[in-house]
Amino acid sequence: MRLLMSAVLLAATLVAAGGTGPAARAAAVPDNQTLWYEQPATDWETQSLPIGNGALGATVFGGVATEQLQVNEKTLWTGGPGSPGYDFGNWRSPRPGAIGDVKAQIDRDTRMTPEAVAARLGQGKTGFGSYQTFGDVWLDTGHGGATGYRRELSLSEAIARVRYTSGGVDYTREYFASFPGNVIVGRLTASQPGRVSFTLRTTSPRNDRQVSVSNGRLRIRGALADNGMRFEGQIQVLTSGGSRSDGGDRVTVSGADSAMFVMSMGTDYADTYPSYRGADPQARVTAAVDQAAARGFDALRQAHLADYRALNDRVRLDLGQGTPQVPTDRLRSAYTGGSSSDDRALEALFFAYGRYLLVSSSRSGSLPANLQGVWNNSTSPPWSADYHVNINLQMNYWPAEQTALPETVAPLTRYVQQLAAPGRRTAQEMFGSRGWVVHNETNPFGFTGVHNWATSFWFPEAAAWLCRHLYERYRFSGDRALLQSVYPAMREAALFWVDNLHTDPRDGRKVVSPSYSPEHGDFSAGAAMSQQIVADLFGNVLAAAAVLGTDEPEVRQALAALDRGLRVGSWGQLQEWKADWDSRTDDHRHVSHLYALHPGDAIQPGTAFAQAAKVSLTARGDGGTGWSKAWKINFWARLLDGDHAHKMLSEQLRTSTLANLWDTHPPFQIDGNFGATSGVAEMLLQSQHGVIHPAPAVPAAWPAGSVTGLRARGNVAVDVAWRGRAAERVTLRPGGPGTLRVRTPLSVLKDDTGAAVPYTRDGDTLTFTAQAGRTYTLTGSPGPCATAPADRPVVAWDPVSGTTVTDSSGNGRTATIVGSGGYSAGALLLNGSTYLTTAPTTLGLLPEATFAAQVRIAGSGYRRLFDSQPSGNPGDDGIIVDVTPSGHLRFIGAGRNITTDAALPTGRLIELVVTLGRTGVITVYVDGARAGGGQTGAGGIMGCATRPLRFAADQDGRQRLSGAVDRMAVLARALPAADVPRWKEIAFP
Ligand code: FUC
Repeated sequence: MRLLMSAVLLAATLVAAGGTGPAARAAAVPDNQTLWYEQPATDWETQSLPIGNGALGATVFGGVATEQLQVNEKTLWTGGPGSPGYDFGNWRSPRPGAIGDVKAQIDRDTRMTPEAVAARLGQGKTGFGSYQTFGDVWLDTGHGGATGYRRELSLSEAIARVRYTSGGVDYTREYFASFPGNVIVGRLTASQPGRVSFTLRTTSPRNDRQVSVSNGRLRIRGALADNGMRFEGQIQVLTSGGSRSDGGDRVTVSGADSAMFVMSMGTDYADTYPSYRGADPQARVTAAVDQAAARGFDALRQAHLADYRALNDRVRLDLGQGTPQVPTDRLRSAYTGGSSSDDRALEALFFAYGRYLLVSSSRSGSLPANLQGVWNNSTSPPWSADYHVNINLQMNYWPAEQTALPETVAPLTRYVQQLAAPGRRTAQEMFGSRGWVVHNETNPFGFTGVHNWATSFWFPEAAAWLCRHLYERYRFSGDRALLQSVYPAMREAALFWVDNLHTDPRDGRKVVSPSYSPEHGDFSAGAAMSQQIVADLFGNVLAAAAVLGTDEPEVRQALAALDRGLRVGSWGQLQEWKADWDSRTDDHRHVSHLYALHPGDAIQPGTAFAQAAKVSLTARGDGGTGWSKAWKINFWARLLDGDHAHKMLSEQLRTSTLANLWDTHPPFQIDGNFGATSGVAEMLLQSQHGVIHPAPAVPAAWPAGSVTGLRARGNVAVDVAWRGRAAERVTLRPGGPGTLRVRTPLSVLKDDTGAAVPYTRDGDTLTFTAQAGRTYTLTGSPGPCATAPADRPVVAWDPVSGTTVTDSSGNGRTATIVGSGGYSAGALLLNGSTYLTTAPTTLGLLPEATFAAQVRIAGSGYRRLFDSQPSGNPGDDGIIVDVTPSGHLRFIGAGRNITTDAALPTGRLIELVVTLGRTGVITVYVDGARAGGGQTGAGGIMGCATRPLRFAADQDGRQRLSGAVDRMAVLARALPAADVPRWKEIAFP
């Protein structure tokens, strides 16, 4: 055996080498998928460059005289079983009635301070532990006087490199973390033979390990003092030419042509409750290092590239960016958030980096990505580098499905399933109920109970939120077997809530109590996020049950009685609590009450709740920690506001991103990287409402571009090319046969044989039947979209009561009434807060048109009548009909902004009719008689963009009309003067 081993090592030594070949030199040319720098890193947090394979991580400093690689193994944690007093966060002694008492007090007083609740329900944290650095690997080269220095991380290869010239020799080092081999690999080469010399040694900030060396293999072995967790690391050094010698704790290479090392690490952690211990890592680590050493550098690199590229290359984003000529730290510090090629290059790089970081920190076989992914240089990292589950762990996985990295979700899926066992015990012991639960933060050892930090100890909704990721895995893949396997965890999380919901004495609805909107305000009953999360879980469980051919009557009943947590408050905001407590000046980083907008899907754009969410989001402002800004990118994208989403992306890049492009809370926290990548994906493709929506929120800063390989729910790969905010070409590659719905004005649908594919259109959504294995392409716009039919109204509204107005045109443009003006004599009163809005819709091309309303005009300033145009845009996109401060009718559409000479009477109901003829003539009629007019362009109104149609407010909900309105209609033809008095009979036949 011994003989065989040295033969293997000898062979490996021979293949390990290789000079600076042409391929390596070519990669030195700047490209726009590489982070690069002109100095070594001197600071871990802000400058070092991360590589990783999920289980193992390393950060590269790139020093010249001394190279430093800080290394990690993701399961190396203090705390948990073996650590003194570890209790899983469960109450150490029973507290019968404690939760009931808090509920009762909240019923009585409506609120309780976090401190008061923590005093009753909290308990000091014991043995929670924290993620540990494994230590550092040092390569002492003794080089000095380097010129031509470059340190880089190629996102297209997942390889970090360092190059410089010293003493007339060009030196190159390359590092990657191989998932197939479970090793970190490094290679050192020089432009001249015999010039590679260095000493490799390791250090650790803890005094808990022994290091030994033989045959160029360094072994690190120890056990954490805190919990006895055993760990092992091995590094094999291999050379080509020269000599290699073992020191007591180091390996020295002298005069080699090239050298490489392979490193693996492991612990005896296992993810199984309650012991969380498994086999000694020695055999696994030895095997990984032996096998890698036997394979040699080229084969390892090839296998690494094949593995990484299979994931990475699925998605490509082109924002029309060039290749920056400045290093990445300068690219970032010069970034303005404008639309220069360099700004777009940084944005595209940041998007790609989020995917890179996820692939590098989350692969099957280890724990999910923690607050720092897999990278940590400390023995006491911020927040223990743990699993915060009131937003952070979830955010880590937001980009996974949309950007086609389902493999990275496997560790999360497994982790959540494994959490159910300790979570079940916490549900029984603390709540006396079925199901499972986990609170605000957790660790690798099933900490599902509580601690006593008042503003963050209580969040039993976390299990339900985590289950959203299990169900989304199914929605994106359509994989029924997978759904079957995760269903028990989902179902049990739901049963916990079936047992724990409380009847709210205020209205008899079922609420979560005690309920706490993360890290903010007082405890109460039925905070918006609690309700929205439970509703989301119940809905997902019922949908999953239907797919699996079963039913959950208990869940169905509970959902029917559940308060959904959606309320519009006194200043038009979405309420964060069931009582209207929101402050307009509150800019807290958590925007938890918008869960239903993102990551949930209960709020549809264009609805009154979406408008209220926008009011809340606007009040919270554009600041916040790194992850908070990242969340806001997603929110604005879901509100279909690409410019504001882009504004948040630029805020994050300018103020919450470090030189190595890690997100900073501060300090470094990786969730923001993932949240931003998700946000960009949400700007380019959405599918949360059963419809594939390409280019839903493209900002003006990205005038033209494309993305390939994004994923839509329903198992569809989607490519989108856009220009001027609108999709120009959409390619759909469904994974199986079925019905696809696409929100788009594009009108030419072909399959990959070039054959036209039949579809039906309902407003802005087209529906067709996809065959397995076919690719579908949508083109046919821009240019006019379908012409709106002239034989029936485009929209016809007659509000009579309630908060929705059915569109009697038959086009389904139902309006929601925002605000509450009430009714009088059959007319809807507009009190300055009231307006009507549809869901986003496409009006179609209107070569000629009529806008008519029975309306009472009051108030002052610009006051909107009909609105289907981005604010302040006098272009030919959409339409605005409004009243100017001087009381004249204004018409913005067909390419011009025309204030007519028609002065409108105020203070009484008038019959207002505005016609647009084919030559661009605008005529304004009041009570059947011509009151004035003007001339706009002759192209007609381009109603091809998708956005809400509104009456009495603009797209931001501003410029509101006050007064009253009875009937309103839009026709796709210009009524002749003789028909004007009959407009109501025509619009409401
Ligand atoms: C949540 C946030 C904090 C921080 C922590 C790790 O508790 O409120 O801002 O991100 O997680």
